[in-house]
Amino acid sequence: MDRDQALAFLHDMTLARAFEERAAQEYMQGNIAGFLHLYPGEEAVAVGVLHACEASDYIVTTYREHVHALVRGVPAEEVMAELFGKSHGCSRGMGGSMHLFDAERRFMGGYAIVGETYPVAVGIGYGIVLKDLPEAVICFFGDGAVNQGTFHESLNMAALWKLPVLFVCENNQYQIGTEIHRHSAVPEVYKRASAYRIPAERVDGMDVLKVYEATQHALQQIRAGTGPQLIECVTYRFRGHSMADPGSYRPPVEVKAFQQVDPVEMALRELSLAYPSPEQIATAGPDCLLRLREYCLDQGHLHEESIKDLEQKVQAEVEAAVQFALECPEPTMDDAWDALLCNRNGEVLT
Ligand SMILES: Cc1ncc(C[n+]2csc(CCOP(=O)(O)OP(=O)(O)O)c2C)c(N)n1
Ligand SMILES: [Mg+2]
Repeated sequence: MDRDQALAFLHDMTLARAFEERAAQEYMQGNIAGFLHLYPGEEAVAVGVLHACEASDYIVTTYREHVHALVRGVPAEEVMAELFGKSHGCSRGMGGSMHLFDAERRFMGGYAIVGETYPVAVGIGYGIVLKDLPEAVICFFGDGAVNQGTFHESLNMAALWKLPVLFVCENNQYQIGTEIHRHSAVPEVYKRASAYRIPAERVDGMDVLKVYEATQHALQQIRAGTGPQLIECVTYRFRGHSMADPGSYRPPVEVKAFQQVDPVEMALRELSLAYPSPEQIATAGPDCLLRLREYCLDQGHLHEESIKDLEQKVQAEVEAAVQFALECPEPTMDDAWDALLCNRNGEVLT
């Protein structure tokens, strides 16, 4: 991982955390209605996977998808405006938190139905094969979605037709309040892929670099025409299932344990070790590397100024997104009719 890449990961993960925490506040203020499923704790998955993709790949994801949209390049203003249900949102304010969409960036949604992403991804994958293009589809799903019939139907077809689909399980170990070992006879999701002879790997989903490398490897195989792959990223959400859920079914010690391996903190620590500031080097003294490492580990952060700069930049971006969303108009009934008629005529809204 070179410095530019590390900083890009760190930027996206910091933005993701700040965006989601701000969305929670806006929900409490009544500016966001309906369901709101947040992503803190899971950032390394979306960032690691999506940084390994090409712009020509398609993304299909669940209702916990604000961060995926941001990493894919949908402007924070448009994502926040969509959460607010405003007309300049990426789905014109008619989708809301669970239905973000951006055809230009091949971000094919945001789906609220558990297990809905697989058949959509398989359909897109089939289209790619028919056109013989070097593209792939990334299909995200939760651990709670692997007992849906669509999982098995879709994996079967994807394997049979050698479709270019990367199935990515975001295993945060809970389906709302039910732990994976209570809802799944086979809690190791990656093992299920072997039923369809799909190569699969389990990775530490709290480590952005490991997720990135596993995705790169899987996509190389897919682009070589060998058919689908599956990656299970073991991760953890710090908040409840949605804003309506205080998450009190989880032992506090479990939440604390995962917060100690917070992916954002880990990314900061890695950068701090690899790229120390001149001040850090100076204070480390002649004993150099070992002392410096100890120092950086104790502090657990990059040099102060660059962290502050990054945080300020990201906060300003989120603040601008909220202001944009507040000032945006609501969609009108005419907008809804346009969308409906356009779909009936098979046109695409631009
Ligand atoms: C077909 C269907 N059944 C039930 C629900 C209600 N529901 C919404 S989210 C969810 C839990 C899904 O858990 P998981 O797939 O692990 O994703 P996570 O929320 O943990 O990211 C359920 C059961 C739904 N949306 N769709
Ligand atoms: Mg889950």
